[in-house]
Amino acid sequence: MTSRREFLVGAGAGLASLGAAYMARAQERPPYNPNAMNLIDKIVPPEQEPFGRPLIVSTWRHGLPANEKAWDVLAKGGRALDAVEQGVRVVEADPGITSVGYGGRPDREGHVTLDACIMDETGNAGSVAFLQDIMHPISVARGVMEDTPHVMLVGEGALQFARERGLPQEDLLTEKSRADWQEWLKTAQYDPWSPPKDPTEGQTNHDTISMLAMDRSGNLSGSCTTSGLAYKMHGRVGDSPIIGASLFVDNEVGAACATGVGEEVMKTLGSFLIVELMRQGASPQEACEEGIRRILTRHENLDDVQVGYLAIDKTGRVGAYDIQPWFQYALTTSDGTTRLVDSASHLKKQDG
Ligand code: SD4
Repeated sequence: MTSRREFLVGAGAGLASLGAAYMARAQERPPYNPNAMNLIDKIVPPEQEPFGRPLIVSTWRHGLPANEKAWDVLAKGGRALDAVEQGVRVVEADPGITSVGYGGRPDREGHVTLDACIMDETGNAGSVAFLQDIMHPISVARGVMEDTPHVMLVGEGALQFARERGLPQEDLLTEKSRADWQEWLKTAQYDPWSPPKDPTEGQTNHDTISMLAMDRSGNLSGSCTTSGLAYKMHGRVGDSPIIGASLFVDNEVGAACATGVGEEVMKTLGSFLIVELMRQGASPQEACEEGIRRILTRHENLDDVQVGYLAIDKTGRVGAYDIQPWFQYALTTSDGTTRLVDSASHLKKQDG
């Protein structure tokens, strides 16, 4: 007959063999200590299983076609950096998406101004801000990273750099985005922070695309590209070209990215914060929740605040958290399946 002690030892051995690699990795870092981090309340999420690799996550419903494109790169054994660039280019070129690239909503003076950044597995980064008339700011950001000694180019200089690389200059306003802007001009109410409508109630194509990927070799990269907040002040730049705010990648630890009101993400340097929390032992989910809590400490009224974070760690775990109850992200796992996932959120649907 098996004694209780033998049973426990046997069960322990089974668990150990199932999760040996995972446990070994977890033991490399000290346990996450929420008390050391000034949390509003303690986060106790279920321990997540890693998805393995390749792995792709990106923000919102428009992440679905972007992930498919990125998967084409990773399925062939390609590099995460190429995947995150190719993936978001799909959204930049889509005139139906009103918050990124071509067809993006203009600023209040009618200019489409674009922000983007990219970061690779070596910690290299490139970005562009306040770029106009170029369909693919993400590729200009990659050019800045790879072919200049700098990290960021803005405005006229970024445009000049893009033109020198042979990229065509084109009008990014579509008939629809021009008409919407002209409609907005009738009241010209300055309210760029209002969260987008609940996508499950009809509006599905909105918001920045940020993407994170891990390739077959386990290398991480990320990208982010946007036309920013609709009808913003001319010259306003958000979090999307700011390394550490909209995006941060540390190939030893994980990667994080953001969507939503850039001012809030910038003031808390959200993506860098999340990666550093993961370095200290937080899971991607715990780290995203703490990133949001840092923002919430500054606000009593949450009506006008929407920020969503996405993170992956080196073991292939995924975390997502946002303020309003409708952030969704596209997830592509190692079998090539892509699905849309509802993120956990601070406000719940019944809260109104
Ligand atoms: C910004 N983060 O410019 C961007 C806006 C956005 O989803 O649409 N985010 O602040």
